[in-house]
Amino acid sequence: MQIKNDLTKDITFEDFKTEVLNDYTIAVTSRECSLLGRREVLTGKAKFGIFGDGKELPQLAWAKAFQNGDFRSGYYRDQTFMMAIGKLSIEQFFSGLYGNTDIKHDPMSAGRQMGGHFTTHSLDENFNWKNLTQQKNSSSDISPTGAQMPRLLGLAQASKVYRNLTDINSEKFSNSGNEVAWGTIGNASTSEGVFFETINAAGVLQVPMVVSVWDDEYGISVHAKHHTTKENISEVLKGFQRDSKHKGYEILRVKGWDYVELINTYQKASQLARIEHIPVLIHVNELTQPQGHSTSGSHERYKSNERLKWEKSYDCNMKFRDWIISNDIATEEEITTIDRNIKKEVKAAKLKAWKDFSEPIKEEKNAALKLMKTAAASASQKVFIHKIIAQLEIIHEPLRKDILSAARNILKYLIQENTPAKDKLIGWINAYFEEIQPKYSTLLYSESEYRATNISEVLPVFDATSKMVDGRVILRDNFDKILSKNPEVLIFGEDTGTIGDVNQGLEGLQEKYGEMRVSDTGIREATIIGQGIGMALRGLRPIAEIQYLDYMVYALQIISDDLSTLHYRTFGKQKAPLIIRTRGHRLEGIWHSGSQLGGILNLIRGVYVLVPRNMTKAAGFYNTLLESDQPAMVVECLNGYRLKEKEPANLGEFKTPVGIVETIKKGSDLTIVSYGSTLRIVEQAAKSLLEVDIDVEIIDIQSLIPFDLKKDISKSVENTNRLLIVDEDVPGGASAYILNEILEHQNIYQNLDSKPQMLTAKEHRPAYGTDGDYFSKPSADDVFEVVYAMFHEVYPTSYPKLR
Ligand SMILES: Cc1ncc(C[n+]2csc(CCOP(=O)(O)OP(=O)(O)O)c2C)c(N)n1
Ligand SMILES: [Mg+2]
Repeated sequence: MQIKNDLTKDITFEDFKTEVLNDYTIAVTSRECSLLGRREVLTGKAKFGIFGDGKELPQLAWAKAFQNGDFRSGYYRDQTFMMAIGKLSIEQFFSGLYGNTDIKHDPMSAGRQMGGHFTTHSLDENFNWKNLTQQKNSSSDISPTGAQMPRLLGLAQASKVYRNLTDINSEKFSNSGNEVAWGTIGNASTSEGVFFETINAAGVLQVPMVVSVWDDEYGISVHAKHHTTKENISEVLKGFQRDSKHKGYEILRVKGWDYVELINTYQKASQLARIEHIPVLIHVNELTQPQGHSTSGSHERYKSNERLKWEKSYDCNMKFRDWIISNDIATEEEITTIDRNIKKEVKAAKLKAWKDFSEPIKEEKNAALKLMKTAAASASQKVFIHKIIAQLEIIHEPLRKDILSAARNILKYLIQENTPAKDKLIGWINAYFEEIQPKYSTLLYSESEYRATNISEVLPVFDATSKMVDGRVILRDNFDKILSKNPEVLIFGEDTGTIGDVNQGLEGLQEKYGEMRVSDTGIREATIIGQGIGMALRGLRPIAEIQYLDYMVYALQIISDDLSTLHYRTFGKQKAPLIIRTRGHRLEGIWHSGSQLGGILNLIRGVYVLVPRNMTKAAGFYNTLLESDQPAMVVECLNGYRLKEKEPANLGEFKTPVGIVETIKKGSDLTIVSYGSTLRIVEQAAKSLLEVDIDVEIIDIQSLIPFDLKKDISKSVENTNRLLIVDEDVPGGASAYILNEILEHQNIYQNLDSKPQMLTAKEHRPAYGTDGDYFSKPSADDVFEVVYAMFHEVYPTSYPKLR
């Protein structure tokens, strides 16, 4: 079941008929999947269903225009398209609905995502790139409405980059930039900020992007009158239409049930985007939702009878059927035979998918039951155990939770036993966890041979000619080396191009490497990240700059929802090794001094978070990351660009390792851990503390995710027996994360002679000016006093109360 997309001109009637009926078959198959899919949820076999019924026809027209190398970035309505490009079979559709954890059965996510979230595989089993130009590609869907848009921009921009930069090895990614990035979005989701941000950015960048709006007038229960000005998105976007004087969009409108016009429209859009490299918006209206929004409710509750009647008569599949018959392409009889056969085929495939999903679990249940029964036989509390066994036995369609939960509950009744049968049951539980848990928990971070934790440190080399320079010069000269060595690296952000970033870490590099590689963007943090994700998905190595850490919040949703879940949600079948560059910590005022790392750390698991204390360390992180396939964020110290550092001779080569802490001062009395700019305050305090005979050890964490993989902090606490965490985030922010890492994973509590302490900023954002900083963030005086107080508590005579 797959569309033909070589539309030959001199087509015979028979060929034409075959093609039309093939399209019809796909449309009706997809519909039947939606209908049966809903039933599977309502009968409890699947948990949730959201389907593509009512949107079949435009997706067939789109699939005909979609070529090898092209990319989709869409949403949960696109099952017909996925079927039409040959990337979703009926069985796979149902396997996804059931949550089959075998990637062979559910190639979309191995059961990690709910059905209706589609993807294709860009990576082979060793996480190496497949040749994306020889296959049809879909980036992986996410649920937040509109969040597919930022990455769409990057997917389209990659074509522009490949067309213009010919020294990149593009063999696996592009054929002269001829690929189109196709987006889909629901009418209601166009209200999201990221939609407008993306539309504007693509108009500015003039990239080959075609956005289809599937307009069914509703967003769940909410009518277009509450969503869209004039209830018409293409009307509202008219100002983006290109004209003889201005570049812009081509905006097309088409009715979602008009087969012929749909095909013409998609062919036109494809040509425009592919050849002219311009963005196109297709507003597909008059679409319907035959079964309502999802399995969570019924649309009869909020649609008028009139609307429901209209939806019935404008159902695109019905209209297609009528068109075929009234144009004498096939008889009603022929079509009815097709309909009947499809019903049988879908039903059979559904049953097969259910068998594939449920049989292995049934076998697991039987194996476990055997062990449970043996363990019960000799147990003194066998009555209770038999009850649990009986409850499990009657579950004919068990889930793994049912089996494992029963086994774990039985163990509670075997606490006092000491039998080989009990040991066997314990062995089974442990082995089951070992086998099953990875199905749900692997691949949050890269597990390939290129993972960043595999890359060893290369120390900076200094020689007789090494000079002391401003920190930003080290960054700049290192970026120069990076850009000259790696033609696929692109750096972009606000003020990144012409002036070489606000702190001149890229000074002169646009002039040297051109506007395509070092570029300015609009003020639009979410789509800066989207550009990065999309381009990284197509083999480029983007470095996306967010001007200040404080403005990361605008980008955080996309990093959190898209980038950080990508590798996990595709079961390692896609990667976007994007590097996010930003600067933060300690400057001035509420929005230029932030260190809201607690929020970041908790929201972007899946992305490494690196916090170098100086520019040499930062440059070393960039060098490490470019050899790896792990997305990461690097936070440079805002107040470090003008501080002097010795410039290494091996620029572009030295590497800061990830997950490795560094002891920057040895000491025996207490361990202080911190990171970034705050370390300078800690170092200052350490000098004062020496004056009162307290010799602290200072550890630079430098890599928050991953965290101290060699557990060096615990080794330090073994010697000092005291721990202070200094952090400029709010109380309970990054400091809580750090303490959790140390307590949970390094088991230090037995070695502590004092309560572990945390010194953080105040709960409010830092006030402006030097005094604002002093009264908001930890100061050297605060560090001194906290450490002193810890010693006063233990040795009140030697350390009398300070104040
Ligand atoms: C950011 C976000 N807010 C809310 C939701 C819940 N939600 C899921 S679909 C949907 C309606 C989307 O309507 P539309 O864009 O018109 O697409 P349709 O389902 O009608 O095809 C909503 C509100 C969500 N998934 N993401
Ligand atoms: Mg809608």
